[in-house]
Amino acid sequence: MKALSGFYYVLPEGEDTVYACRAKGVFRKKNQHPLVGDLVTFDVTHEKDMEGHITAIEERSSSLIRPPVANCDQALVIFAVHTPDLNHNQLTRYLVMLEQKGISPIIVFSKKDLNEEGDEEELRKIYGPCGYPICFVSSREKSGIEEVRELLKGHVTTVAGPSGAGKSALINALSGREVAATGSVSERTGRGKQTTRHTELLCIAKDTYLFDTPGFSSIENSQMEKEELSGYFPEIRAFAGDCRFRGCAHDKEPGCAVKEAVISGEISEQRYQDYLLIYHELRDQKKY
Ligand SMILES: Nc1nc2c(ncn2[C@@H]2O[C@H](COP(=O)(O)OP(=O)(O)OP(=O)(O)O)[C@@H](O)[C@H]2O)c(=O)[nH]1
Ligand SMILES: [Mg+2]
Ligand SMILES: [Zn+2]
Repeated sequence: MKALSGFYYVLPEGEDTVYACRAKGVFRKKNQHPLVGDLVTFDVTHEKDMEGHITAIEERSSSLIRPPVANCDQALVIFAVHTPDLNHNQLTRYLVMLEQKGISPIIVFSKKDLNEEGDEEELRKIYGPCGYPICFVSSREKSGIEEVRELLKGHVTTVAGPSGAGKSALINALSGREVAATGSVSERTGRGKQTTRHTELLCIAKDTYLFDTPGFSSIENSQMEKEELSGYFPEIRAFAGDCRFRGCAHDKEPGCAVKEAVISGEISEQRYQDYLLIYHELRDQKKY
């Protein structure tokens, strides 16, 4: 349920109190570490103090490094439009990473009470063609919350997004209780203050689990071949088969169906430019 200072908090099936467990030395030797979300077997070492030793980790259906979670099937990718300002490239990098890991993204634009006229329409234009669910929520005004709740039912979902985006505030709005600590956004830097410092798995309804996770401040490229990249953009993938050349990078090639779709508006200029930026980074980093 939680990892903190070398302890892994394990909730036995059907119980409601956790055991503070250590991971056995064998994991360290194999360079394996339990992740929040892992299904484990453990020995009770002190029943009274509720302590134990993890002896086995079950195979994971998925895992992420950032945030460090295991076995989630979808992710709420939470970004505010203002405060902190939306960074499109960071959002797209994150979506690419989830595609690569086989975890379904749900895009959540938070703090909609701070939005300006036209923001929502513009963002739907940019991200609508990806095909991911898009939600606009305000945890402060409790609007848009029900739509998110519906998408979470029966799933194990991680939240992800920059510090100060309102991840913990949304979790509280969803659970109707203050289960997660919330912080603020610095007026000076416009950045969040990293209020959530460790990852924790929370049960917010029957069979419905959410990971509260620390925010990230930047996100580096995932390791991949540059040729893989377009496959992680659903709307680019949809047109790539119609390009004149096989292996078209959708960059300077003639007869590129992707570029035509950008001109016709079926792929957004923003997403296309973010694709090119990451593509060029992957290409150049391979040079040396
Ligand atoms: N106006 C407005 N402010 C919000 C909303 N949701 C959260 N905030 C504010 O945004 C700040 C950050 O919220 P948190 O929920 O702590 O953000 P977080 O994403 O969990 O941040 P980290 O834990 O640092 O990663 C707090 O000051 C919240 O009050 C909202 O819907 N509207
Ligand atoms: Mg938080
Ligand atoms: Zn092309």
